[in-house]
Amino acid sequence: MVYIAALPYEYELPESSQVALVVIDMQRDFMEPGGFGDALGNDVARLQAIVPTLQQLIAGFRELGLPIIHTLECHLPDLSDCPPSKVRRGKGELTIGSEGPMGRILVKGEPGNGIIPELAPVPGEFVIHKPGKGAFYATNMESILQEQGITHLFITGVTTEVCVQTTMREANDRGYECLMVEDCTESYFPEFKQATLEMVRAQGGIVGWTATAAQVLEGLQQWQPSKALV
Ligand code: TIU
Repeated sequence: MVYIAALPYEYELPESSQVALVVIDMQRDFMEPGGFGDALGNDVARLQAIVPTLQQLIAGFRELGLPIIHTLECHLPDLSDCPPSKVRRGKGELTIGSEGPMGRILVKGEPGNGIIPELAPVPGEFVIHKPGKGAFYATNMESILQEQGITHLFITGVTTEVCVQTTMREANDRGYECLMVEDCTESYFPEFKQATLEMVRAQGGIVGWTATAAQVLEGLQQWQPSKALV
């Protein structure tokens, strides 16, 4: 058993567990001017701060040969998978499907919908296109986890209180042991990020755990060799 220093208490990683890194929606649509996040009136620049740390965490998982799952929030070009209520929301000038400076907002395959180049998936990694905020709704997320025998999820990405928290709650309800990596997630609202971290780990870890990328990597580096011996 390996113990990762975490809140509200140590996160246990048994030798029999299988882990995955989940990287939520690190897309130009949320990170760059002219995308969906910007269209909703947010300051997108503040999300950039986590990119170097998330790069290090991804590199660590790749070095250890551990699975990585990237998600993208997106819709089909005809928006048939997008509820009208989602299109209407926000009352901004640009909405889902509108032509923006990076192509159509939040539409699959458009330049602005892609993952930022610094965090691009490499062959062999899982990529999930999701129409909702949570990664389980209307996707093959659960079948991937089941096929891979994954039990423990390290959850990262943007934005903390929207797609990251929704995914973590969905995963927690399905029995996965979830840890939110606090310096690899960010929000347009710092107070919402802080509140999310606190609500996840309140009540004895009602939704799971939080820890830093360094704490996660330190734990995984101890865990992987013992796992390789099994
Ligand atoms: N608006 C906002 O904060 N987030 C989203 O719409 N999607 C994700 O969090 N990915």
